Amino acid sequence: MAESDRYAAEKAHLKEHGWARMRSVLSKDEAAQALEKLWEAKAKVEAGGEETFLPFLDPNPSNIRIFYLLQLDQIFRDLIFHPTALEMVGSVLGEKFIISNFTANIARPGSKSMCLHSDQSLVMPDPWTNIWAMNAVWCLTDVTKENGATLYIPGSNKIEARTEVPSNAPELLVPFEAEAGDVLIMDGRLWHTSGENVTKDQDRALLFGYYTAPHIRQQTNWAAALSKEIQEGFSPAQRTMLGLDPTANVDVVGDLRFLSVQFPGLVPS
Ligand SMILES: O=C(O)CCC(=O)C(=O)O
Repeated sequence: MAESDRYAAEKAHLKEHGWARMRSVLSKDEAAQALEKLWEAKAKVEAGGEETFLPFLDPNPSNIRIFYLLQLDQIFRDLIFHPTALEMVGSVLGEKFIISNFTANIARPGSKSMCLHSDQSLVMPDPWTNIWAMNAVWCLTDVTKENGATLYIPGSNKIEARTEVPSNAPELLVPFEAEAGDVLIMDGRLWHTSGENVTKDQDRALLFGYYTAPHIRQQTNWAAALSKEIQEGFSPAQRTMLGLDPTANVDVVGDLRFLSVQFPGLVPS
């Protein structure tokens, strides 16, 4: 099998079902290290006066939300550009996509479900005739139904309008179970919610790398959210994906060549 087809089965599953489970992309040690950095990140943001319980997103403080991961540690900057995530996202969105957001949700015992949504429905109105958004969900702990696995509706990646969301949606939800080190790749049209963590003592920690087609406004303004020092550490290609330069998302799909290069030999009349 050619190197470029190493994920052929997962890509086919993703196209048809709207999700794919990539096993052991991180080793158990790497996942544990990222989890440690995540707890450090929580302490950093709280020390800076930011809340990690967001009442508009979660029913109670057992969910811990950490935004701006790219500002918080190199390990998160490496994950957002991880070749496996980029390859899988690119297999759906094509070569040109941007990074909209990178956040964490730690579901601690007692956490309850947020709203049912598709990630694409949060950033653009229906009809959702194309897939314009993708998530790479990094599992830093084992993820089970009991500890709050993300719940999704099978086949909902084919829903094109809000009126098509089944009225008995809660009865249709099934858990995305996975192991620490796995990555779940989710099509932005798949309807899902966070599960309830009914365990006594298990945390469920997930990171959500959100990528979209370049015409969709990024949820994060990276030029404002990232320090100059961190911005300078990115390669030109990474800066383009973050929309950091004056051309922002224009560079991704636009054609900024001069008229004389676009139409050689022709002059305005
Ligand atoms: O934490 C989860 O299981 C789902 C989170 C989610 O879908 C979101 O934050 O948009």
